[in-house]
Amino acid sequence: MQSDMKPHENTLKPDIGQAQESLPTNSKPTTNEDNKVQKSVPKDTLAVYQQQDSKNQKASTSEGLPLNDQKENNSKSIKEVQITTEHNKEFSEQKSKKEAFKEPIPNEKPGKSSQQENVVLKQDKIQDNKTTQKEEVKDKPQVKTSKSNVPLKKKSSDKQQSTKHKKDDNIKSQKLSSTSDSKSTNQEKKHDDKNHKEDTLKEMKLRYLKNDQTEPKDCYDYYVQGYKRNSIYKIKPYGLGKQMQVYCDMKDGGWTLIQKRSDGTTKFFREWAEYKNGFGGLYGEHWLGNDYIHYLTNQDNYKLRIELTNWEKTKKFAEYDVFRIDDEQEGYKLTISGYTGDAGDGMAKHNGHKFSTKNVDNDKVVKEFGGSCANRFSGAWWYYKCYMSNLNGLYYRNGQIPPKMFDGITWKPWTGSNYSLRSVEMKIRPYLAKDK
Ligand SMILES: [Ca+2]
Repeated sequence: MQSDMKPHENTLKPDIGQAQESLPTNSKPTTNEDNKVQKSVPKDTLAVYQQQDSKNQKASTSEGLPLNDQKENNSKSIKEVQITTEHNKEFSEQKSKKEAFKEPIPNEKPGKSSQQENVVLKQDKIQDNKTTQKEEVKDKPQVKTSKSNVPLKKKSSDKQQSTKHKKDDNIKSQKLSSTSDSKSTNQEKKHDDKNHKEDTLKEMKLRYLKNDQTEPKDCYDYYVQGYKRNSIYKIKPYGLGKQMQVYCDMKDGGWTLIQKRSDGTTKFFREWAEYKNGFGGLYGEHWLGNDYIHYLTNQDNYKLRIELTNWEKTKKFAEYDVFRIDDEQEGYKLTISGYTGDAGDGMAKHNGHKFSTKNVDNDKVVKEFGGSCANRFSGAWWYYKCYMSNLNGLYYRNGQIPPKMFDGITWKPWTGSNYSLRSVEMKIRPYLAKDK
């Protein structure tokens, strides 16, 4: 077995190096963190294997699995995953009949009653509780036509940024000459922070612009107009050219939900087309759809907030100042940076990578994991080889993932790859958004 392991390690290591080099420089340097994570994760996951093969114990990788797991799992991984997936069907496919709402997340017929449409959009359970939903939806917002209410920062800000930078440079040099003024140093700090943020924004080129659109383009547009109730709203992303429906988290300041895991009633191990168009019910578990996420995140500079809850109901979060995905032709390539939070950065290593599903392989593994992270880890994500997070993985009650599978809803920096989270929400709002 050892002789099998060594060449495997040798072939794997250069690939890791390449993957790391390919990460854009605006992502946080991950090597040190990853090392920590690699060390910390196998502490749990490797404990078992150390007894089995003590010489493989340092064989942890930057992927979801320690190397000795790869060795054991490569050949049979897909079969195992499929078996596990079968088990998971107990959660997800009991109601698969009811998942007839594969199609209707975007709302293409604005003339229809919003209540009716919202009910159609509902997921499994909620179809049984139409009255409850109607109550939630009944305060359906009226779209204001006043352009001034729509916060559109971008157009003017691009031009302003260059002049601001010049001004700030002047201010800095002036203030550096008068160091006795403590106020000015504070202001300098503020200017530096501001410059940093503006530099971040500067790199973003919006692909879709407002033109003459007056309809809200996201939940935050409703929020600034005074809509404070969590519910489903109709929005019209600039590039999409038609209305769609989204769940808006208004209590926390106008966030547009793009993903939710909460009870395992919706299957997430799905194919490319389903991730493209979205699935699930907007009130419950769902993936909004990569096309829609693309249009949303290319019409403004968006932040991403990921909220995670474990089975002890401890909540942690990870927030990113920059979040955007390219279009389908580019494989929904991810741009993400600017982490803050207490959950640890589970996304930085995914920056710059394309989306992969069980039937579309854009990851960086060739032989390892059967060549497909999505199949090996039963998810769909911006895999490299393979993950620091796997938030579309299988839903495991009580967080317990079968031995060596590592295919749950995982966030390695917090809970490692052998623990599946209880609930997840991914939501976006403009970078310059403010709470009221
Ligand atoms: Ca591959």
